[in-house]
Amino acid sequence: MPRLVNIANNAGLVSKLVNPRLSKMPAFTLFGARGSTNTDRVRLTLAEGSFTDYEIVLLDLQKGEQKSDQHMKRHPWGKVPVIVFPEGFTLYESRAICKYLARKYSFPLLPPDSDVEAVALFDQAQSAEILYFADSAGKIAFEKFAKRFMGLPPNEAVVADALRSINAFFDVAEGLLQHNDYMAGKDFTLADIYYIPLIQRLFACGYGDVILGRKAVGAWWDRCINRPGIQIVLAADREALAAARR
Ligand SMILES: N[C@@H](CCC(=O)N[C@@H](CS)C(=O)NCC(=O)O)C(=O)O
Repeated sequence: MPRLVNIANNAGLVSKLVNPRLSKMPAFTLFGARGSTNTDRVRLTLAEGSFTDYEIVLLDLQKGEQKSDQHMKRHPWGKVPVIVFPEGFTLYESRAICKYLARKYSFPLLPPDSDVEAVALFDQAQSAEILYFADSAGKIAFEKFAKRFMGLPPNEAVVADALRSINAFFDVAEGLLQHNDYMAGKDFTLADIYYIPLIQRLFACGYGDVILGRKAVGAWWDRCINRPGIQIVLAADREALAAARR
């Protein structure tokens, strides 16, 4: 697993995770943040692709390092994640990054371009996740998780409304997953990975029943999180959390 070192940049002191096995320059740098679900989407994709030839620079979002002049050049909205290649190619938006990395390094996480129906079903699953799930799950994560660290109380009306949407979403997903093992069909793809970080937040906020209370959705979740690549990231995060508490 990468080792954590601190480096100074003009945004202040940032943490850099260095893979001790890398003797040469890493293929790219992932600018992310600890506890960032959007960064985790990319980390999970890399782990599922068994790709370790990269470094992570962790920005401190509480300190506003993502709005530094230097980072605004990488991401015009001042957010993470961003990937930057030594030759300058830069990409933001977590799902675009996951898709690009899967294509560039041939991770088996996308349907083949030659199967146009499978590609269309992948696109459909991707849109459903972004448009019917991520917004409501993100609201719960912000109100019940992020606000804890800001010392702010959650807006329970926003949470109740988002929870209604999430339940309605998984009622439909329950029906779909009775016929398909994964969100885009019979194979595990990026469309499944996209859900994992925000569902983990739902569990962390005490809403795991939304998943486990539905048989087919619960079985899908088990299939996803028991994959070896996903387990590596979850174990690393558990370790980092335990180390931070010591
Ligand atoms: N749609 C973007 C969302 C990026 C995003 O909102 N990132 C959060 C961290 S999870 C962030 O940078 N927040 C700090 C800010 O908005 O200032 C993606 O998928 O990458």
